[in-house]
Amino acid sequence: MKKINKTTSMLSKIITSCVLISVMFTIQAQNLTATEGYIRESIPGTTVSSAYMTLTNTSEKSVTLVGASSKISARIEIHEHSMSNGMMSMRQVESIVIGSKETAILQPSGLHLMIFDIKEPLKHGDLITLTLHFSSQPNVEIQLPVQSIKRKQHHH
Ligand SMILES: [Cu+2]
Repeated sequence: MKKINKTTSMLSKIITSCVLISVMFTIQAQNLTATEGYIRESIPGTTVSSAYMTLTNTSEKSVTLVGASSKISARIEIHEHSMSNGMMSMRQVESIVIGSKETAILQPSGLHLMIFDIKEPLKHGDLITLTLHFSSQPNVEIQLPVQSIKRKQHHH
């Protein structure tokens, strides 16, 4: 009897963790989905990082991302990498407009959320809550896993 109980509880644990994982990587709110999100592990001795994700607007109206916030940092900006005169440079952008049924991809060497003045080092495996701010709809809270820079070869 005891053995059966143990198996059942293990099974329910597995099911629960599967549900949790799918919630972590996909959020659906106000006709917006965020998938494939992650935050780059911070490099020892530095206090900056960046967050990446794919945002899809499934609604009939465009949405405008105007910023983000998190308790890990008091300053998060929307940034964009671009090539100019053969040099990669980075600039702050005011907002990202995502048209109806369109997708915005935040990825290394492209758009990203730049996180400044990180209070504590971000370690691979941590789960960070970010709040996305939009001009025309309520905030959307997402959870992003921290990923090692060794897996994502990207220096920002
Ligand atoms: Cu940046």
